[in-house]
Amino acid sequence: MALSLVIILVIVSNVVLWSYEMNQLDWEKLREEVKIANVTRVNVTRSSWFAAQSEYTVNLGSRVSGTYEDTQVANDDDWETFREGPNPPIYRLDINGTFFIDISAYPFASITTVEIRLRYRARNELEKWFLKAYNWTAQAYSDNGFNSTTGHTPTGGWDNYTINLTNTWRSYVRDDGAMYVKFHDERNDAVQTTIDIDFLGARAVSGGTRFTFKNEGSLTSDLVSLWIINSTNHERRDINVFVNSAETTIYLRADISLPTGQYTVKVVTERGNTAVYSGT
Ligand SMILES: [Ca+2]
Ligand SMILES: [Ca+2]
Repeated sequence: MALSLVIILVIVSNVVLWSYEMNQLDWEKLREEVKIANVTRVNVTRSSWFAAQSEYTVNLGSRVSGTYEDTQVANDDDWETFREGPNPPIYRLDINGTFFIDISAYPFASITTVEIRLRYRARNELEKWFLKAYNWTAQAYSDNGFNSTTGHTPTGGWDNYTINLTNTWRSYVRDDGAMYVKFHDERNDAVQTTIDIDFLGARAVSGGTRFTFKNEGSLTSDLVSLWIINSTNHERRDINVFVNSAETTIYLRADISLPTGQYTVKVVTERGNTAVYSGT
């Protein structure tokens, strides 16, 4: 009898607690009022190039002539020359340099991606050449996520090779803007190739979409998903944006470009409310 009383008490108190919580959530959901005040495109801009500020580290092969300063400006008739080593039939070249994205001028929040450009001359066309960067998360050199990972086939004359780190760029840029960029050959081979590097540098690309969220409710709202919708595409992103009561928050996404023509932006809050914005 006493046991049944206890069980009934537990059940009743749980139901009361549960309905109280439900009411609390319902009440909060009703009080929430988030609006998308504005959505605008931000034009794509590119920073100046950031070149090596110290001598390259030569891991395989050797430096023949010139200095890192000769690789700071493109098309200026100054270059630094490296040669594969150490001996036949094993000829390799592997060098890396340190580059700094100026994050005081180009804050992370404004960066869409990073580009790396090489202007070089390989004195034969027998093997491909690769650019990689140090991935600070994986703690290794990598080209994972780059738009080009298959290397560049030289023509024997001066060549430009530009790669783009797509939306993985953040893993390759340290918090202070540092990037380690590696240039290396394809494989062991029997022909000793001489390489002239006229230019090697990295730059930041900015642009994307700016969202203005306005909280007209009395509670802080957590925006958890963002949809970009047009007639052909429904694109959903997980976000985590807090907007305080009576405040306006600017949210910049460098990796989102608005579609051309009519589109709708939708945000969903953690409480399950939705705000919609239509634009062209
Ligand atoms: Ca080689
Ligand atoms: Ca040069």
